[in-house]
Amino acid sequence: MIGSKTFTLFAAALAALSSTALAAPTRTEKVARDYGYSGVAPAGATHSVVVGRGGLRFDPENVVAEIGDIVEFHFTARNHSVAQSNFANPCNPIGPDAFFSGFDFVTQYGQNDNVFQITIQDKSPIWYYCAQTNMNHCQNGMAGVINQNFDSNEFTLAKYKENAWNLGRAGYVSTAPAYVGGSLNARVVPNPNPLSGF
Ligand SMILES: [Cu+2]
Repeated sequence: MIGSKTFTLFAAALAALSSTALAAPTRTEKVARDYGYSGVAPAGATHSVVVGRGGLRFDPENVVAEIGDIVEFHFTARNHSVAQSNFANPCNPIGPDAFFSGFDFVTQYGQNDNVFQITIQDKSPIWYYCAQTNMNHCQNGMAGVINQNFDSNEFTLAKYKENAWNLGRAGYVSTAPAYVGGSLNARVVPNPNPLSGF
C-alpha cells in the first residue's frame, strides 16, 4: 500500500515537472535566460520611455504604471542618463540608493544596444532627471515622472521643471548618484524590445 501510494505521488510529481518544462517561457523568463540578469521576475507590462528624442526630453515624460510593471528607458543620440530624485530637490539624487543608469549610453545613430529598466514597487510618484551637466539637461527640462498625483496642482511635472529651471538660473549644477543601479531593482540589460517606443 505504502509503496503504491509513494509511486502515485512520484508519478504525479513527474507529470507536474514535465508540464512545467514544456510550458513556453514568458518574455521575462526568456530575457532572463538569454541575457542572464537575475532580478525580480516581474509579471506586469513594460512602458518604454525614449531618452533624448527631439532634444533634452524623455518621451513620454509622464507615465502611469502599476505595481510590478517595468519602465524601460531607450537611449537615442548624445550622452544622457536617468537618475532618481524627488520633487523637493530637482536635479539631485534622492539619496545614496537613487536609481541611476550611468553614462554608458553614448549613441551616435538610432538607439543604444542596452536599455535601463526599473520595476515599479508602489504607486507613489517617482521623479527622475538626466544628470548630464554639459548643457545642464535637467535645468533645461530633461525630467520625468512616473505616477504623478494628478489631484495635486502643486506636485506636477511642470512645477518640477520650473523649479529646475530656476535652479539653473541661479547657477546650480546638477549632481549624479555615485553608483549605477540603486532602488527599484534598477538594471542595465540588452534591449529586449527594439521597436518599443519607436
Ligand atoms: Cu540628457
